[in-house]
Amino acid sequence: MFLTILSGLAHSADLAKPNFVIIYIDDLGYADIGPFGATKQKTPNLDRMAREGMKLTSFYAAPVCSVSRAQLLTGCYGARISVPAVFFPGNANGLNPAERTIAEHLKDKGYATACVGKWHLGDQPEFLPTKQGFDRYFGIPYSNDMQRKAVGGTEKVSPLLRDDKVAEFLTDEQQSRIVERYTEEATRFLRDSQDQPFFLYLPHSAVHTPIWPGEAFRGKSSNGRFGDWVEEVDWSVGKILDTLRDLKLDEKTLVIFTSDNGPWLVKGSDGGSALPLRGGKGSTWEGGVRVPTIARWPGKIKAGSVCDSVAGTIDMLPTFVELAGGAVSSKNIAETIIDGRDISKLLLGQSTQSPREAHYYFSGYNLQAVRQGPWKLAIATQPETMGKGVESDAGKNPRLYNLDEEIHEQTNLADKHPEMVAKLLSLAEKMDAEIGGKNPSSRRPAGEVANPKTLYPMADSAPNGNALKSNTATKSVSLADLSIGAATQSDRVPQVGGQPFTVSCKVETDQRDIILIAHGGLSAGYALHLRDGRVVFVVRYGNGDNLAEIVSPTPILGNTKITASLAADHVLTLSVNDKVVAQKKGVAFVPRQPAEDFCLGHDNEKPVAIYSAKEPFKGQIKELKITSP
Ligand SMILES: [Ca+2]
Ligand SMILES: [Ca+2]
Repeated sequence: MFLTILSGLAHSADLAKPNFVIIYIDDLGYADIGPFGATKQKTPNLDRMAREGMKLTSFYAAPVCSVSRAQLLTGCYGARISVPAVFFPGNANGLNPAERTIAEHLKDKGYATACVGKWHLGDQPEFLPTKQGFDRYFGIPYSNDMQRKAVGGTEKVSPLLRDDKVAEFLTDEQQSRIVERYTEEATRFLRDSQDQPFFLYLPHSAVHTPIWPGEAFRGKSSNGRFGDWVEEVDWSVGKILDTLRDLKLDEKTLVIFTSDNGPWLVKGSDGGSALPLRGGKGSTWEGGVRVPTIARWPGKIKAGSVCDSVAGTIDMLPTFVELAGGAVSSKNIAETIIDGRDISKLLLGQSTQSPREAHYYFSGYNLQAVRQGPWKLAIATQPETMGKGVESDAGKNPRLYNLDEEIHEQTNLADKHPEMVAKLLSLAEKMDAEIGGKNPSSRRPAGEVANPKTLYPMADSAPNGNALKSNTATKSVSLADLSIGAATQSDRVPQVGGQPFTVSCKVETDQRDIILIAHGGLSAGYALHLRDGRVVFVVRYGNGDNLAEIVSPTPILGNTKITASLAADHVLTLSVNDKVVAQKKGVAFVPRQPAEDFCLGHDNEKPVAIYSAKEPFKGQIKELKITSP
């Protein structure tokens, strides 16, 4: 009888535990859904969700995918847990298994847990969702543009995982069923778990490029295929809400809809919009990180309400743990520092006061801005968006904006409010010392494995830097034929991955801040650029701060021969007109042939270096050579 009472108690305690659903869209901008102002694509299900729930209008993610996901699942800024940038297939690093995710906290409280969709926190077996508290996983484990050709394959594919095994390979075209398949999987999990508390984490691959709306949605919106895919996402939201209603779980389930970062503006019509916010994906302007967010919990969250208090993905973990009946101050959270706070009072309409002292805007480990109430202080130069330079007003620091008065961040009020500048600066300095920059006092390590492998043997490159022989040899391009502005596929230019190399060219320019050569992205590559007229040679050997650079001591003038090399002992050497002007011991080779294009006079998409360039290169580059000993 005693046992019966105990199990009865456990059951009634379970009844009090709410279910949690997070629908997480990739690269969806602030203005891309109806409740936040979109008109070209129709989002009736999200419109309904907003009518029945709460719009959160100052809700923050992070500038890029992996960082945002790490923040959501751990309640910490990416800088605290060494996730500064995006993970690529075969990276040795991932979210540290020692970090406790929302799923692990909830699993301890008896929740069924599932992750359906894009993981992007490391693709090594040690880092997959099933090692981070999720009972089930189904999805493409990283971005849908990280397709690679398999050895012996004829086209680039994405792996689709079932738990920790590759179940299928998807061609680009087959991505057009990915929203539908995730939705099927997610609704199945809801039905399977209806008798116990559950946590569904549904990070869609949509609406990240390449854009692949399902057949039934193509040509249906007034905003091209991007709008079509948003409409399919809206359909999926409808399916989730319908399933909860059918299971009579509406009033027991908190559903959060949000995005991982702002719109990828350089993608043109394949990217969304953050208006009226400034900037997009990859930046710490509001448009890069403030995301369209709706919370729905009938009977608990007031229908049709709006919350403009500062909140964000880092607050989900403490909020969910609190609502699930575990005190956030309990030992297993308190012994590890987290940055998020319980925002259940905001959601339940019991307060309009953000429980956080401030919000911090990191780009990697670089703390670029801090917000308290309506005031945002920018303390570092902020590029507008990934792949774009810096506007003329964004170079002077610090800059103070009042977001209530001017959401588009144009007017620098620093001179008018020195006391506010001082206050926010002291907050920023404190946080920067804790987890920013190169010598933080309180940063925890990322997960790392010794011998990383890709999930399947890839034809294009191997993670250890050894290029594998492809069955279909690609035609190499003649470097002399490339013109300024060219972008050439990486496998058509000489190999630089895992080996020494030398780049040389003759440059003629009067411009002082421009990109000469850029080959690679956020985790591998190299670049030559001018900063104040000085030549900068950069080697990128990993995410975040993992780059080495050397700079010529004086600006170049007129027609100049530049030679940059990375030697077998990782020493970087820069010569101007055949005279060595800078030399330094680096750390590593470029880990593999970069996946990103080789670009002349610019850098498309993911920047390999930190440029001061603000305008396109208009000069000449001649006699370009890339050689390996
Ligand atoms: Ca993203
Ligand atoms: Ca863990």
